[in-house]
Amino acid sequence: MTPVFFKERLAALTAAHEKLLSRANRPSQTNGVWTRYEYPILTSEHTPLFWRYDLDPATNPYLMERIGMNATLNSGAIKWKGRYLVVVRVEGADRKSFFAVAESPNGIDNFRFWDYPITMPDTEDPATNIYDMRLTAHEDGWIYGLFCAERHDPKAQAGDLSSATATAGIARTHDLVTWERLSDLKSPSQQRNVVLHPEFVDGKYALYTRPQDGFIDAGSGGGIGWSLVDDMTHAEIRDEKIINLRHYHTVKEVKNGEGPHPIKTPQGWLHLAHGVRGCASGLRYVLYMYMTALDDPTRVIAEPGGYFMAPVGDEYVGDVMNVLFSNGWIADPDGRVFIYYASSDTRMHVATSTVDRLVDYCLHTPSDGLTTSTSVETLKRLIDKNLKRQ
Ligand code: M1P
Repeated sequence: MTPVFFKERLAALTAAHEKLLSRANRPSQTNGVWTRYEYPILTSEHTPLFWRYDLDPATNPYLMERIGMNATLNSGAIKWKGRYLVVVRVEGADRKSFFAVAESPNGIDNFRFWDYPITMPDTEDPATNIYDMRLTAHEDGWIYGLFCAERHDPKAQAGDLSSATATAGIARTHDLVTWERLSDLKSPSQQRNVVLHPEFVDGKYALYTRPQDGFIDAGSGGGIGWSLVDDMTHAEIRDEKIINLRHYHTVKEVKNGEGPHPIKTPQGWLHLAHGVRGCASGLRYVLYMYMTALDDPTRVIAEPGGYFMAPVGDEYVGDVMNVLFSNGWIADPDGRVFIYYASSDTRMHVATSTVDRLVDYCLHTPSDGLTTSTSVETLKRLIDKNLKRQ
């Protein structure tokens, strides 16, 4: 017979979990471009109880948590059969990340994980850790997931248990349940934040890349790159050009990386990316946007100065402080855009906007003049314009 203690604790856990999962999310803050929401959409507490607890009183009489979940972060996103799906990077207490799908009926709350995490097949050289999937429903008919595959650096000195390598892992699926793992991207440099463009370009697959000198250091990488690939089953970077450069004393001075794949609009491709700068408290990750030409996704036609979104309030705090990161957004046919972002490598949020607002933001926000003088001149022009109206 199930002990009373066990029954009562399970009932309390189940009630609290259900209350969290069914909590309504309300708009909390807007700057006219984006609207933030009151609550994170996913935290480690949203993971199913049956992932974390052995629910058998015979083997877990104290109903203790057996498998801890540490964080739910950097999630790919896709609209699937009318539901809003995120492929979440779930990080266990053991520091291993894995992918799991959570779905919502409206994109802003009531996210629930599917029962099982994704079983991602390994390559012949198994990775230690995989994370940050970008989803692309490609015009070839497959849904691709590109992600970082991390391994201990085979060239690390004896005793160095920290040096690692970053490679782009590639998999594809038709149902988000069964995944076919393809060869990792062959590249002359390490790669993270590799994203598949949704359309063929010149008859080839097109990748946004982020060449980097080391596991953390983008170094001579220059910025967000672009490379055309013949075959996604054996993808190889032969030519790579940098399309979105880093600059001194900007929000992307240290490194940057493409977020989700760009959204096609009549005015051009809308891109969301992250930019990183260094400061006394470490690295600061913010989100920024840019647009490229419809007929040439490598040609930047607009880039607002500064950040699009930066951490606010509780978003500053978490496992890796001062970080916003996004690798998933969904554009609905009615023009609404759901931007899924993680704060401080700990939890997932949503912000909403519209394609029209984002295009307006990109085309009409002053670009970064790269010096204080130009910033002041830009500001004065707006002040003049506004004061003349009074
Ligand atoms: O910790 C912040 C982020 O650091 C890395 O970003 P980047 O690839 O730009 O170096 C990634 O590990 C990312 O997952 C993480 O959120």
